Amino acid sequence: SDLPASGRAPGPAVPLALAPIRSVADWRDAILAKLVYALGRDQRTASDRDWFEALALALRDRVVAHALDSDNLTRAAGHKRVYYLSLEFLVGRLLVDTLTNLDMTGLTRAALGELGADFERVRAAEPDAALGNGGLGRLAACFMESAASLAIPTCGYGIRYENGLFRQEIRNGVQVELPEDWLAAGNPWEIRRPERDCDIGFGGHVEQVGDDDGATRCVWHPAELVRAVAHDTPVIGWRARHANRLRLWSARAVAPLRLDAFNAGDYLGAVADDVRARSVSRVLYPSDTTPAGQELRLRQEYFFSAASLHDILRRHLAEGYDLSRLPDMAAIQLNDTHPAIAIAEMMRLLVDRHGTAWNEAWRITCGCFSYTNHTLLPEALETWPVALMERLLPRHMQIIYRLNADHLEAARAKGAASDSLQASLSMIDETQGRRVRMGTLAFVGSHRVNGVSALHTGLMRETVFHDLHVLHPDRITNVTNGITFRRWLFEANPRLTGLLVDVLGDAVLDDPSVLAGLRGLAGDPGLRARLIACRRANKVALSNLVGEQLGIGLDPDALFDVHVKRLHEYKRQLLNILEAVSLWQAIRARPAAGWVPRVKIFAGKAAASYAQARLIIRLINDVASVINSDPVTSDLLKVVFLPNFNVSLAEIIIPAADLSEQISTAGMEASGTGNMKFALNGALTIGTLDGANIEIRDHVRADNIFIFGLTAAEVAVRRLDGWHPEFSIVASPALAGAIEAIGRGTFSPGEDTRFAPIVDELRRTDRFLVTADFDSYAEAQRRVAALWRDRDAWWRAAVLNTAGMGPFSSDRAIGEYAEKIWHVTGLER
Ligand code: OAK
Repeated sequence: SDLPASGRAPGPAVPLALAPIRSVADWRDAILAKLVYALGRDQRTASDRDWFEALALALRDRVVAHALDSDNLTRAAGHKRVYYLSLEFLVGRLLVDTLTNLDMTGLTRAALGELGADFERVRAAEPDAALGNGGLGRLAACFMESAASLAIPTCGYGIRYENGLFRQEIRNGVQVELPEDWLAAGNPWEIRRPERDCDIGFGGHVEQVGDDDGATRCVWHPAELVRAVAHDTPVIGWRARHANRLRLWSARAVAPLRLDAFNAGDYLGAVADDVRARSVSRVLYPSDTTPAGQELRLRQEYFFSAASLHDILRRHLAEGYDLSRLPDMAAIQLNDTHPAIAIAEMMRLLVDRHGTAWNEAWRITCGCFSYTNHTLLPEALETWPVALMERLLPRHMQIIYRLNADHLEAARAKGAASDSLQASLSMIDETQGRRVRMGTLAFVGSHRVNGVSALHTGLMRETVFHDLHVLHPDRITNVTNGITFRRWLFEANPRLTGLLVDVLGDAVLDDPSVLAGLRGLAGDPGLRARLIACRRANKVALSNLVGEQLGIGLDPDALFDVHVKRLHEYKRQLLNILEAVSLWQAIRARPAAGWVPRVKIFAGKAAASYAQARLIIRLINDVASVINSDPVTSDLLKVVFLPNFNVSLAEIIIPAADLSEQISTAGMEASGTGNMKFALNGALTIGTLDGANIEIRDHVRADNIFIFGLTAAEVAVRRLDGWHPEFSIVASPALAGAIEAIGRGTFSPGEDTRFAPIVDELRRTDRFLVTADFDSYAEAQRRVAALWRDRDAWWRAAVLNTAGMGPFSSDRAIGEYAEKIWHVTGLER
C-alpha cells in the first residue's frame, strides 16, 4: 500500500493556525491558563519570570501552529528548502520579536496589566540566548528572521550550547568572565524532538570495500558514538506570514548511565561517558576571529554538521524524492568554514551509505552547498592538522584526499600545473605541518562562494582566494550583509518607528525603500523637532542605565559618541581611547575654548585568551576613572565602559547614539553590521573606507558621513614600504602626548608599566596602523564637533542617514541569496 510508515493516510492538511485572539480578555485567559496549568503557579505570587514563561508558552502555541502550517504548505508544494548551517546564532531575547511579528504587543501589555504584571519587567526577565560571539552569529539570527519574513522555507541548524557567550564583569578595570547560564530556568521557546535524534560517530577505522582510491564504498566503524538531541525553536516572520525553525542539537551519551557501575558504588564512572559526550555542546568557543585550535572544537563542527545532514537527507527521502534531486530541493549554506566538514560528510553519506557513484555524488554535493566567508584575517582561516582529522574522522580524511586529487588534476588540466600553484590550490597546507584548509574544501565543494561587502568580496578575489578564483571565475559573488529592521528599528526604537509611520505611512513597515521618502523632508523643522525629542528620550533612558550600573551621571544633551562591538585590535578601540586622552589634554589646556560636551561610550567583550584586547579594556576603564573624576573637564568629557555587551544592551545603546564609531583598519572588517544598525537609527558614522562603510557612504552620501584614514590599498602599501610608527608619532604632538601620558602612568598611578605592551606595540610595530591614522581621525572628530554645533545641519545629516538605509535590510540580503545562490522563492499562499 502507499500508506506512510505510521499506517495513517496523510489526508488534507488541517488548517493549523490558531484563530486570532480577538480580545484582551481572551489573551489574558490564555496566558493565565499557561501560568496555572503548564507551570503550576499562582497568579497572586507569580514572579516576573513566571509571567514571562507563561506568556512565552502561550505565544509559542501560536507560532508553532504557524510553523506546522508552513511546513505542510512547503511539503505539499514540493518547494525547495534552505538549510543554514551555523556554529553560532546570536539571537538575544525572543519575546518582543515574537510579539512584534504577531502584532500582539499592545494586546499583551493590556492583558498583563489586567493580570497585575508589568510588561517591561516581564520582558526583562527573559535571558539573552547568546549562542554566538559577534557579527557572524548575529547575522545568522537576522537572516533567520528575514527568511521567515520572506516566507522562504528555511531551517537553521546549530548547537544548543548550555553556556553561551560568557557574562562580562569589570572588576578594578579588568574583564572577568563568568559562565552564562541561560537555560538554568528552562527555555519555554524550544520543543524537544526526540524522533529526530541521531547518533554521530567519531574515531575508529575504515573498512575498504572496493579499490583503494577512496572513490568507492567504504564502511566506517566509529570507535565512539555521541547522540545528537534535537530541540526546535520556531521563528515567526513579519506579520506572521510564515514560520520556520531553528533546530539546535545538544549532545549526550547513547547510554547515559552505566547501571552496573552505579550499583557498585562508582557514581562518577557510571556517568563518565555522558559527561564526556555532553562536553561537545557544553560551551560556545569564544573564538571571534581567532582559531580555537582544539579537538573539542573540531568535534563540535562535525557533530552538528553530521546531525544536520542526516536530518536533511532523512527529510528528502521521507518526502519520496530520489537523492539525485537533492540540489533541486535543498540549498545548504555554510556560515563560514565551521560546518565545511559537511561537504565530506555529504560525500560519505551518498557514496558509502546510499551507493551513489562518486561523480554523481560530487554533482549533488556541489549543487547543494554554498559558502559565505566572513573574514580574511589569516589567523582566522581555519585549518586542521591532518593527524587530528585522521584520528577523529578517518573516512572524511580519505574523502578529502580524493577530492583534493580530483581538484588538483582539474586545475592542472586548466593550466595551473606549477608546483607553487598546485601547493597554493591544495586542500592540504604543507607549510606548517600538514593541515587541511577548510576554506579550500568549502570553496571547491560549493557552487557559490560569497563575501559580505563589496570591498571584502573584491579582496577575496584578489588575495586569499585569488588562485581558486582564477580557476572558477564565476564562483565568487557578493552579498552585502543586512540587518533585520524589525529588531533593530521597530523593537529597539519604537519612538522613531512611530514617527516614521506618521510621516511616511504604514508602508514603511513593509518596504524599507519607503525610507528614501525622508530625503525630501530632511530640512523640515517639524520633523526635526520630533526627531530631536525622540533621540533625547532614548538618551535619557541610556543615561539612566549608566547611572544605575556605574553611578556616572551623563548629560543627555552631550554628544553621545559610541563604540560598541567585540574588542579586537583591528577594530581599533585603542585609536578611539587615544583620541579621548588627547582631547582631555586639550580641554585641560584650554578649558574655555568652546568644546562640544561629549560622552564616549564603549562596550564589548574580549576573547578570554586575547591578552592585548583585555589590556585595551583595562586602559579604557582606567582612562575613564581618571577623566570622569577630573573637575576641570567634568562638564565636557565623560568616558563610559558598559559591561556585558549583548544583544539586549545593544538595543538600548544604539537608538541613543549620535555618533557611530566604525574605525577598523581598512581592509580588515569584512562588512560590519553594527554600522548599519546605528545609521538606520539616525546616528552619523565616523569611519574608515572599510567593509560596508563604503556602501553606507554611497547610500547616505559622502556629506553625511565622516570618512577618514588610509584606504585598504594604502594600508597594503604602508605595510610594504618601510613605514615606521615613530614617523607618525614624531609628526603628531597630540598623539605623542597621549601615548606619553599612558606610558608615564597617568592612568595607572603607581604602576607606570601597566600599559607597556600597548605603548610598545604602538611605538614599535603598530600592526593596525593606529598611529598612521591618528591625525586623520582627530581631524574627522573636529569635523564632527563643528557639525554638532550647527544643529540644523547635524539633524539634516541624521535624517539622510536613516533615509539611505533601506538597502541594508536583511530582507534585501536574503532576497539576493535566494535569487543568486539558493535559487529559491518565497512560498505563495
Ligand atoms: C567569527 C569567527 C570566524 C570568522 C569570522 C567571524 C566573524 O564574526 N566575522 C564577522 O562577520 C560579520 C558578519 O558577516 C561581519 O560583519 C564582520 O565584519 C566580521 O568580522
